[in-house]
Amino acid sequence: MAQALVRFLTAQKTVVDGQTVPIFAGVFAIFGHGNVAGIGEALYQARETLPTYRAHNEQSMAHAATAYAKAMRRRRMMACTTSIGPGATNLVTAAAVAHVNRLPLLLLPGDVFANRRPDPVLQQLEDFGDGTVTPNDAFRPVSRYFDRITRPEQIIPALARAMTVLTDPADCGPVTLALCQDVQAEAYDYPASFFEERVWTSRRTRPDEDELAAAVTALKAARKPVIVTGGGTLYSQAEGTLATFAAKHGIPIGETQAGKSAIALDDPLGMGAIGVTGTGAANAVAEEADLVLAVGTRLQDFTTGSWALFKADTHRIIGLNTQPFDASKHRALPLVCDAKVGLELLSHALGDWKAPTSWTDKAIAGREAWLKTASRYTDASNAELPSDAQVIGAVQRVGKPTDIVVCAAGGLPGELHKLWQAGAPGGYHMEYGYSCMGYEIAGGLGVKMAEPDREVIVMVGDGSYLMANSEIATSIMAGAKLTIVVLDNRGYGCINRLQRATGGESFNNLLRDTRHDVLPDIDFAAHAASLGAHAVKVKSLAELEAAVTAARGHSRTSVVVIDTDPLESTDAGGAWWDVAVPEVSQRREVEAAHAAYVQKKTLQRVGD
Ligand SMILES: Cc1ncc(C[n+]2csc(CCOP(=O)(O)OP(=O)(O)O)c2C)c(N)n1
Ligand SMILES: [Mg+2]
Repeated sequence: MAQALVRFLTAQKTVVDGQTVPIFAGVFAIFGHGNVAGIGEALYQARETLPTYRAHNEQSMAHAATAYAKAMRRRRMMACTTSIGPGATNLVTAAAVAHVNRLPLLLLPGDVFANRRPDPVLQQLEDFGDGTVTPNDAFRPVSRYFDRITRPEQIIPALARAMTVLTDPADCGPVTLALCQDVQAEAYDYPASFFEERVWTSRRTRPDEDELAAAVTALKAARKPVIVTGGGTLYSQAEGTLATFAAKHGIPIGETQAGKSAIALDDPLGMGAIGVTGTGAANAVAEEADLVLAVGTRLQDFTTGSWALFKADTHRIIGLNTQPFDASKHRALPLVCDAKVGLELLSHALGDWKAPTSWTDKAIAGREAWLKTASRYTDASNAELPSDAQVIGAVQRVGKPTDIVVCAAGGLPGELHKLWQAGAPGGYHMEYGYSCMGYEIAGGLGVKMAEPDREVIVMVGDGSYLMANSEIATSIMAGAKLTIVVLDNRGYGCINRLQRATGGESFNNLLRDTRHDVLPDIDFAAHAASLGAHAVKVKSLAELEAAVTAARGHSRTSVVVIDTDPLESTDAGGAWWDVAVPEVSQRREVEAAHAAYVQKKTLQRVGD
């Protein structure tokens, strides 16, 4: 069965830039008794056509696979195989990352013996009341399709369903096929048709005529329209279409975390980031907007300012999305279709219609003002400890338009969303659907595998670095060179700031505020060097610029460490974020924060 499964995977193809290529670029694998003899032996036989990569941590390898699919704009993907038990459940968090971000990821964890003869096998949990439950059931809520293979012929329908989900723009997400150990090794007389080459290309769904007509009517009535662009625009490769659409109809654009990099830096209608971590320019137009054209976005709370950002009473949303669930959020007028197709048809139907010039001009002026404001934060200063924004400024000053910045959690996502100037589509890779600490380095590895000719710069906090760093070694093994900038503010800086903002005492976030005998003084450069990286600690922004420039010339992964200020963040721009504050507390600061919180909550558009 495992041999048949691997052979099936190698027969699945797609078309990228006119070339037919395998849709599975490879398999990340960590073997154990649950997969080494079955899938492991099959992968060995296929090692020339379907490369196997050994990683150091199952969660990290699945992050790398997810990042690969994202960087490939969902056109190609990878599979991950693990043993049963801990190897398998180590994947669950990574499955959730792919699930939230709607990214294709094929997970092949081992599972217990279907024949149950050796029960309980090593690492088998035993449910006292249910003989069918294994820890792999934990994949169910984080998989778009889950199946447990208890007979060899079950992979025939299961893999067909898996491919449908992995390649469907609306349903796309992780697929988990839990492979019972004994079944992996069983023989079955599979039909030859099962192994025939199949080419999967992304479906471009066309809109329903009535939905399109309703969207056109709504747009034509708008006086203050704004576009919110999300990851769906990039997955549809619609960034050029979107820019043309916006220019023709005079509509400013705000970018979500997943959507950032779609709009060129010099586009006068590009307002930059929108929402909680948004620019002053984008949020100003959002607040006034009477119509929001939401393209390929899930409208998560960071985008909508916890649903308090859009303040105009008359506002209306058009949900242009391949997924009806997303298209209908917040009473939106759904326009269920592919982003590129939808924008083209909308534009055609709108004809010469343009938003009022006064609105467009106001947005353009707001953008100019924001760029001046932002540079105040990213310019170098003589402060003893630089802020995250100043580090971003330094990395940007020595950057190239083709660089790709990778990040996921901590204070950096907010700062990068507001301040990073992405030079080309795909140049901003932020995992902010699950914002999973530890994604950064592993994600960088996946991005580099997808884009070997572009410089991949991972920006990561000390906390995320400590949570998952072992794929530094894998990146060196794989020749997937990364530049990793570690911002060491000695703790969970952004959560400490959030704690303070919600009235809390600094507690259990920065290392100095934790219960400890000895305050750790972690030498990140020495650690990275021990994994095989070129590593250096820098003492100033000037040294940082020099080190990042030097890293460009290195053939193996470089880690550049810089101490930063944990208390500073960019206070310009931004919008309110709903984080629940206790109604009752012995701390006066919490009571005050709660009173302010109650005020803010009145701005939320409940049910709207
Ligand atoms: C796996 C995981 N655990 C916990 C969190 C909650 N969290 C978000 S940011 C953060 C601190 C990150 O610290 P660091 O990487 O040093 O970045 P900093 O906040 O200092 O900028 C925590 C604990 C998370 N996002 N992911
Ligand atoms: Mg930190």
